[in-house]
Amino acid sequence: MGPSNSNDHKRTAAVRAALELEDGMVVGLGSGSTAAFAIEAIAARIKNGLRVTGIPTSEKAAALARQCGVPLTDCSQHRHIDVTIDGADEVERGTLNLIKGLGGALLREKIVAAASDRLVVVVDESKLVDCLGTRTPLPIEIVSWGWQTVLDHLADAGLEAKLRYAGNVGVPFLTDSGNYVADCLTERISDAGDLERRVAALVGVVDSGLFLGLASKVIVGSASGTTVFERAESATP
Ligand code: A5P
Repeated sequence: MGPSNSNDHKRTAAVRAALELEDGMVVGLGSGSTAAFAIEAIAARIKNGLRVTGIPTSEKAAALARQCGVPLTDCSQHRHIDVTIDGADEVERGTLNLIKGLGGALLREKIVAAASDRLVVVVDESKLVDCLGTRTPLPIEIVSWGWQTVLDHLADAGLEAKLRYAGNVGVPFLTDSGNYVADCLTERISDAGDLERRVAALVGVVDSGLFLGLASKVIVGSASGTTVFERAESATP
């Protein structure tokens, strides 16, 4: 599948997700290329009369929303978010657990997702996996000070961690919150809950790209349209 097909499928999922919004909602605006299509689809609905306010999960999402005319607010004004539409790097079939953060916005994305009644995830088919950890590295946001020792702690926890750099200039990638990102190679993650707890306990770790039990719905765009997966209420992370 070429990049243009992939973009078409991402857009298909995003447009479908934007239909979930209703007047008066506070909406979390995700980050990444698929979430950007969702912001554009929300803007199109606003032009047709929908009244919603967005909380962006990154400076890039905020800039796009402003450019498209989506009114913005923030967590200080709205502790409660009705629905967030965001992308993902991996979606585990069955559990709908996610890996996120290849775009570097995982911390704000998780704060917004955790404050949301519903997290609607939009992806193309390439993101679906049978087990987390099989398609992408696991991004982990870490503090910048003493990052080398944090990478050692991650290695002790069995994760082969590499600091993320910004382009080819030898400068560490900086998140919107001023942190670094360690991209960790993992085996298949058979017990994501255990890994999440072990990683969260390490000094210097801010948060991981494991989003467990957060997605309520996943909309997958493909050549044949969209497929919607809903998380069973009883599903555990
Ligand atoms: C951003 O930090 C990520 O979590 C994105 O949601 C994720 O990387 C998906 O991005 P694409 O939609 O561009 O693949």
